[in-house]
Amino acid sequence: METQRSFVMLKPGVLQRRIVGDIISRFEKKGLNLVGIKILTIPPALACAHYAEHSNKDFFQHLVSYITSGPVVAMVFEGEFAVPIIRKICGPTRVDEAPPGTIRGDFSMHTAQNIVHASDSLESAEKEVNLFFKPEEIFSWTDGNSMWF
Ligand code: FUP
Repeated sequence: METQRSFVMLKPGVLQRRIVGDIISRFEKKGLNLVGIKILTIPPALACAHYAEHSNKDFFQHLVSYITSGPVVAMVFEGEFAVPIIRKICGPTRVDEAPPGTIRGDFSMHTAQNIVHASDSLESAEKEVNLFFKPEEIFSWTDGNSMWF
């Protein structure tokens, strides 16, 4: 049993497309616990910190300008092996490789706007949760149904 936290972000445009509920539902139905959620427009400095590993890539400027272009939904999910499970639910980075049934495979046509971000490792998850959330904004909870998942 390894309970993990992962950072998930619904990128600009998802609110406007009114598919927030559809996407969150996929994580909930899997059995993950939503323990933090907020809407924000990401300031450029936070975007650069979040995507620091890509700062030398040719798509970096576009990435920062897109991710700061409108409100996002930032979330923390908790669960056993949450980090790798959420990555699988989201699908591969490139939309031409993301299979149907994954969020990216079902909802996005362009890699640069691939709908959802999810932490790719435990280390990234810890860094990203701390970038976007204060400890008091996260609410761990339990219920009597976890045995059914
Ligand atoms: P991921 O962890 O799946 O979000 O993938 P990356 O960290 O490699 O990429 C972060 C974001 O950069 C992607 F979500 C979209 C963007 N990107 C591009 O625009 N072009 C690329 O070739 C790769 C990534």
